[in-house]
Amino acid sequence: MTKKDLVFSGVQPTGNLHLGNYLGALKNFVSLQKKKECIYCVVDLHAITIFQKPEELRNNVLETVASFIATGLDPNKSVIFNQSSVSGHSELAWILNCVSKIGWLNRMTQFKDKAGTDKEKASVGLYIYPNLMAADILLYKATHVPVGADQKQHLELARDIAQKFNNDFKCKDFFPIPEPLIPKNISRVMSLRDGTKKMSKSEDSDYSRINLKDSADEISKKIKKAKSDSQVIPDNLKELEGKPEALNLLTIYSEISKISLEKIINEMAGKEYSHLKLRLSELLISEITPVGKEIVKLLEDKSHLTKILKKGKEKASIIAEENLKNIREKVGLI
Ligand code: AQP
Repeated sequence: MTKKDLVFSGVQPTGNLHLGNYLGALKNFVSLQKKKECIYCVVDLHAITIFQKPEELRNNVLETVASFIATGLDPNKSVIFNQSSVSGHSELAWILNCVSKIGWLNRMTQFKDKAGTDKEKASVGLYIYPNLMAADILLYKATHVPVGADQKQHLELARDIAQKFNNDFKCKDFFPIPEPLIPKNISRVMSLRDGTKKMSKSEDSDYSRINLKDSADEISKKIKKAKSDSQVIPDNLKELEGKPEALNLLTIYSEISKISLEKIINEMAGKEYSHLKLRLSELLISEITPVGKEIVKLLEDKSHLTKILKKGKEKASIIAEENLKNIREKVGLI
């Protein structure tokens, strides 16, 4: 990365943040903040693509900001704000709706997953969500986007849209082509109940995920109940093929302990999964519960969180307005 680099990413305020958000995105946000100019956005306009109760949405926005701060984001270093407070996101999204192609959107697997079997009933917003995500990134001319692997396809679409805009309006290099920054070891944390599905806020069973606000007791119970394997831990990675739940637990353990999967397997081969679960619980409790306590503490002073958003909105608006002025000009809007 170079000095001109700008990092942008967003998190939806759709409920409690969980271990997947933490390992797939937030930890990366914090380490990037030390090196780069970063903009982190609570993407409330994305959240409403699926109906949200207004009071819950307001609370979830503040809780997401609290989670950002509790994991180590510093509002004096990173720009932290909510998407709907900078109207340029919606304006650019409309322009990009007119650049993006229906065929591209039809390939998006997240829409298929979230819309379920009755696609006719899904909101139009859910369908064009990836165009809004492209607008979020391109509004700031961001060069790098830290995300979990589940967002890779949307990011590829953002790259295609940036390229097409640059071609259509004959302005080579106007939008940088944003690079995804996806964690190498654990790009997708899977559900504790079904290792073929990603850990998610909107999954019905709370036992499928570790929430950042979970107590030590809840973490222990969830890990104890997590699906693993009836056989003992094997002595090689190949034998974990077809055992996604066991692999998920081992990978989470590896990520938090910073010990390679190979070394863990060498050490634990022949042991029951209950042995891994006990050690994993201990590690998770010591890493996650201080974050949860800090979130609860921060939520006691909502006006402080609102001030962080206001200050972030002011900074983000300056960049957004300047870029939008140039974008309108390129498109021919007076
Ligand atoms: N399971 C995951 N593993 C790794 N990374 C993940 N992320 C989400 N789940 C995992 C990453 O967290 C960031 C914020 O995601 P989001 O909340 O904006 O949206 P999402 O990906 O749709 O997350 P959820 O939990 O599944 O939310 P709902 O249920 O509301 O849709 C992103 O960088 C994402 O990659």
